[in-house]
Amino acid sequence: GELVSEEQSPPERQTDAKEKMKAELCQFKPEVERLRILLYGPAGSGKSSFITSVANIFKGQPTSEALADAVCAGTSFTTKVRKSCTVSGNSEILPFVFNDVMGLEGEESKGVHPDDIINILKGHIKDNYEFQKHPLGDNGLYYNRSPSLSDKVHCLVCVLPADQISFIRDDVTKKMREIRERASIPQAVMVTKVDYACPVVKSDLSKIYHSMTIKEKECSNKLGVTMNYIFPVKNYHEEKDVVPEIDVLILDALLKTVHLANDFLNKDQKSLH
Ligand SMILES: Nc1nc2c(ncn2[C@@H]2O[C@H](COP(=O)(O)OP(=O)(O)OP(=O)(O)O)[C@@H](O)[C@H]2O)c(=O)[nH]1
Ligand SMILES: [Mg+2]
Repeated sequence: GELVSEEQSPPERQTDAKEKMKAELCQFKPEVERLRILLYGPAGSGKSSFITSVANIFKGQPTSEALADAVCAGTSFTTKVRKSCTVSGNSEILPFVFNDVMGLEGEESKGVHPDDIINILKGHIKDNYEFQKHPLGDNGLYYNRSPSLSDKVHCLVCVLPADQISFIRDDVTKKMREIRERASIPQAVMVTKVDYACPVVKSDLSKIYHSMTIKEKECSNKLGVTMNYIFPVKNYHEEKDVVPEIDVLILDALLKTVHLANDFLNKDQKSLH
């Protein structure tokens, strides 16, 4: 990664960085009302947990229950539907929205079909659509014939668990490659569960960027991803309290993803006019 830091930052520095990134995200004004980010990847890789973690970060103080009205899924396994999850900050809805889907292998090695993912990217599949054995055709209740710019996905994010990258099933790897190749929008990778991958990182999250160079190689072998957009994260999982180091990793990844999505829209819009 670009952020090679092996020193442990003092807690105040983490908290400062966190508040700065939170503020930047809250104030960000994208080309569309909300940038749409689709998370896909193997089952159990931490897609829903990532969304929940982001919502946790913006929930603010414990007094404000209504602040985060937006977590669409808990940490339980996502069922076969496509869902939009908006995240709220202190007073406003944040300028991004996630699409959450079930894992690629799903039940009995069926899972989400790459055609369905591509249709979601183009804005053709509505919320709460339940994935079937066969991909959705171009009609029916859940097919959006004329998607607006905000129905479309602006950044595609592959979520891979650090401890499992080498063990991803071939059928899932094949699907991931197909999706990557067919998508014509910016793409990033979140490498989750970094705490499982390495005991040093588990005890000190600031060591992550060092350990990540190895993981990045594994990722790019699997997917053919450019190194700039692979982000290591640790999701909230059993922590009861706020952990600034977790927040900083997630916010850094999110901020870069949001910029990536918006830069693409900027260029896309300009070429249309
Ligand atoms: N230790 C650790 N556990 C995690 C992390 N992220 C997710 N988990 C755990 O991994 C399990 C699966 O996480 P989910 O968020 O449900 O994964 P998913 O990708 O949404 O799974 P599907 O919806 O089934 O495709 C849960 O038990 C999470 O608590 C992480 O960064 N570290
Ligand atoms: Mg899920």
